[in-house]
Amino acid sequence: MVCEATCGLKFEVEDNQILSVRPDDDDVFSQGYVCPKGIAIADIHADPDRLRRPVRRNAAGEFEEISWDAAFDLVASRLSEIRARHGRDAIGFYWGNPTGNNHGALLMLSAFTKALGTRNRFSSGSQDANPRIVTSYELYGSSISIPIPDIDRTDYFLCLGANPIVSNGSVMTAPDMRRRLRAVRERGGKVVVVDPRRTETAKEADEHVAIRPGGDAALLLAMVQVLVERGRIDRPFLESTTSGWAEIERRMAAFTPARVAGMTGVAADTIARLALEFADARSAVCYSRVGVCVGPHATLATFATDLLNIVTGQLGREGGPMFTTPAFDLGRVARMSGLDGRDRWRSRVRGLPETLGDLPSAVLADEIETPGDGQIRAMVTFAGNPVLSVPNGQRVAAALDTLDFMVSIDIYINETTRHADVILPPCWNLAEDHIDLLFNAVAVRNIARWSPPVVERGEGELADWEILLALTERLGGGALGEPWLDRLLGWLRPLGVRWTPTGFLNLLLRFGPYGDRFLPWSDGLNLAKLKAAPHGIDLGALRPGIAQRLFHSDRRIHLVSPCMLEAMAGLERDLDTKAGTNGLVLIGRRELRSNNSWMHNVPALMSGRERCVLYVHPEDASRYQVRDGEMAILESRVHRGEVRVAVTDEMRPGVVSLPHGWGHADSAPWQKVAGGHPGVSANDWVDDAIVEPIIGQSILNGVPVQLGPCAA
Ligand SMILES: Nc1nc2c(c(=O)[nH]1)N[C@H]1C(S)=C(S)[C@@H](COP(=O)(O)OP(=O)(O)OC[C@H]3O[C@@H](n4cnc5c(=O)[nH]c(N)nc54)[C@H](O)[C@@H]3O)O[C@H]1N2
Ligand SMILES: Nc1nc2c(c(=O)[nH]1)N[C@H]1C(S)=C(S)[C@@H](COP(=O)(O)OP(=O)(O)OC[C@H]3O[C@@H](n4cnc5c(=O)[nH]c(N)nc54)[C@H](O)[C@@H]3O)O[C@H]1N2
Ligand SMILES: [Mo]
Repeated sequence: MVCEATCGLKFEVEDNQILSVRPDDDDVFSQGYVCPKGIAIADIHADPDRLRRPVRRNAAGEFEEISWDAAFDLVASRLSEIRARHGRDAIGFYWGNPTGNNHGALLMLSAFTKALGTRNRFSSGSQDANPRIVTSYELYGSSISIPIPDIDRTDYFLCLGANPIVSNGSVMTAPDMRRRLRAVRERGGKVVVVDPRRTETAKEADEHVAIRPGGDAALLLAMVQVLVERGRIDRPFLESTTSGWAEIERRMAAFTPARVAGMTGVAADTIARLALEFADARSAVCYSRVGVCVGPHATLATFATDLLNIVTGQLGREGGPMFTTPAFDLGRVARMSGLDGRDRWRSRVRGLPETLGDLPSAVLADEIETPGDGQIRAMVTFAGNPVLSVPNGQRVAAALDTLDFMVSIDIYINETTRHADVILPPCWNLAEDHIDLLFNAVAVRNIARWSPPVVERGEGELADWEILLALTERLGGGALGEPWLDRLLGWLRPLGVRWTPTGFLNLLLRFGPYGDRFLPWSDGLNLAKLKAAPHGIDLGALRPGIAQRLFHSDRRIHLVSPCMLEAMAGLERDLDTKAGTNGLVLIGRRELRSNNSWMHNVPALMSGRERCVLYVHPEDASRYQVRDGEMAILESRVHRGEVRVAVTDEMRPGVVSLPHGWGHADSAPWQKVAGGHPGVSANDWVDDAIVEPIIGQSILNGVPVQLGPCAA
């Protein structure tokens, strides 16, 4: 409910109060594993600073409670008025990461967006997995065809730009990654971690490759080049399942290990050895995540991840990258709802392409600030904190203050929502039933679970999806986002027929790969059976094969797409011009007791030493005259500010690391614990003017910075 790992929890509840939270030892997937974030879930629920009633900002700038009706009326009338006067695109919408944990909200997104009618929709995707999504769309013809490491059977795990021991794995739902990684080694396999920092995961690995930030695309393409040159590629697999290999093969010649050594900071013979090891392994999987997805060549690097898996014939094989067969077929929903696709329109300012309906967040402030037709004058935020999570956060905060109206659907008053005129709080996860729609679709096993609400709702409280539905209806839309279907639903209402997300998912389940298809004699799945299995249902290991996940009309993997070829040419130019620059660059970091920006108000997660500190290698510390434990000045093109330094040889020299999601000073009046440990926001230093070329992804890692001592 708060995390991709989806660990099973056991609650002890009395009089609607949660007495304890423990890991569920009988959970079919997590088997008793849980991390501190999971246990903290009850503290979030009980947090006195969490909003329970809608609030409205009064003339004095203070938030005061109002009734739900008054809140909905106010929001609907202000949004309608602004839309009538300035057009549909005058309303901007940003939805954030916790939406992924919430099946009701996920299913309402499309209908709500249709009711707003805006193309100015943004999300955390351009700070997260959009390169993964677009790579899948181009290669396999569906954004939701995502290869997942078969971590429990692989003999070789090559992990780039991810720290799953801390993050618990991302786009790879897998509780207890430490155990799973150890198991790879115990059965004689090898784990290699490619990361500018010697991370917690790197320390568990057989080998750590301290790459220069932004070097991953070059590294992976060079590995492919080595395999081409040594005749180690799986030609029968390429011939039977792909198109365009000849073109790619020709292009690989440019990426020799010697040529990419400068940009990657990895010696040519290491690159060649890694390539051959990968090809020699009985099974192998290359996996890349956030560190790669928010770099300068993010989409090409993600493409190169899959390319390595494809040319070695590992895709779809046991122990390789495989496709999950989820009980709830999310890909089908995406295709049915017309969501799947990219670059169908572009941002008004800077012309950046949409991905799955969302524009890149790097252009959000521009769209609010730049006058003209289509300028954003009102914002809706849903479960997002863009002020702390998108590039140049301080500019975003200032832009929000210029809006005519803003509404946030959120559980806290924080750095973003404090700018809103109205905040609508949901009853939150523990008072709703729960299905892991998204994360079970990218899990390392096929799993299905339904969880009941843990506590009863407070009086008048609404779930996220009910808030979205109420607004959708007031804006003239309906739950299904399709006028004729919604009319039909309206006619059925007197008969007691009502759309609910869980009811909808029951249909998806029953017609899904394991469903009973409403046949009374079938032993297939339906919601009742899921409800009867409180520890979840294990539907087995990932299934070999790729055919069911290819959606191009010729049912082949399309290795060639114009955007990837262009990006390769761009990378080649960078190889010669940007290799070997000596300046300092900033990258990000996650920590176990933190979850992006919003779990810092839980005392149990905040104890101990200060964590929002800049990791600096000892050589850099002496070079830039900064000292362990002391404040220093960090400066980028868009921001200059103080940070506390922690000197550590975990860092690659020339690279400094700061976690994101901090910077709570402005929230202190409403979040007492977080406000007491504010830290600084890494994204204040991130430049919103530069984006990754294919999809406009934010470049959060590899930000050029200067470091120096604070003036005495
Ligand atoms: N520099 C840097 N920046 C990054 C990253 C990085 O690695 N480095 N990572 C990026 C990534 S991967 C992500 S996903 C983004 C996250 O970016 P966002 O999604 O914008 O931000 P979060 O910090 O996840 O904030 C979630 C918000 O949702 C609220 N919330 C929590 N639960 C619920 C709920 O159930 N319902 C509702 N309505 N609200 C809820 C919280 O109070 C909070 O305001 O950050 C990105 N930013
Ligand atoms: N405890 C905790 N768990 C979380 C979260 C959290 O905030 N806290 N956030 C959740 C979210 S929203 C997500 S999306 C996932 C993300 O989960 P992961 O993808 O595992 O992300 P990170 O832990 O940020 O790891 C990214 C790694 O990339 C490295 N890196 C930076 N630049 C580069 C580069 O150019 N190349 C390479 N190869 N590496 C680079 C960083 O040093 C870092 O170790 O985690 C989720 N889980
Ligand atoms: Mo994320």
